[in-house]
Amino acid sequence: MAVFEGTFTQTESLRFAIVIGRFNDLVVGKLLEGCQDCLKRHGVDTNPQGNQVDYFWVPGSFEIPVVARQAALSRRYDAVICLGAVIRGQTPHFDFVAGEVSKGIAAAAFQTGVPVIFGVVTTDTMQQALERAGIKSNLGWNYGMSAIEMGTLMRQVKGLSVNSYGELAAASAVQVLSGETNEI
Ligand code: INI
Repeated sequence: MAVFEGTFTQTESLRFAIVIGRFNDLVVGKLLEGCQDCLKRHGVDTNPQGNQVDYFWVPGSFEIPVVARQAALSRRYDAVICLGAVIRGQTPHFDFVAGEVSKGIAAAAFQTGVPVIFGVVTTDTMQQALERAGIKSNLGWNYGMSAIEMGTLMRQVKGLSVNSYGELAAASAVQVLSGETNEI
């Protein structure tokens, strides 16, 4: 039998969509910076004019799932990264938005088979959100790592087949990762 896990190398052929909710822009802008920094330092070209990362801006977190799902359906991306910030404040709006975005992102991944990274911070206060977006650490970096890990893992998982002895074979995944083919 075998062990499959994502890698953080050979990222040159990976493609990502980043879906970003503008609401709480101060926080979300920092999450995006952290995420881009992570991708760049792992060899991904994050330039919007390049061919590895596309950016989709939506008004708020509530709108993220519909775009994330459509991006995943396009089959253009190894992973879709969703970035947003839902801050409780004094309003019950928080619960509706936070509930829908988490359910929607999970559904987008499950329905399409494409990893959709849940990069939406949900906090009670702006202070807590800022702490997670760079004051203490920047979770955007972690979301970038998750996307690379899942993207490289899924290439292996999609390449799996069962040979005549009933054994799993990952030959095509190896070919894809080594850049020999884009076919999965
Ligand atoms: N959107 C967020 O991303 N974060 C929030 O904290 C938030 N709050 O609290 O209202 C929020 N609301 C906007 C929502 O996502 C939609 O854009 C809006 O309701 C229009 O559909």
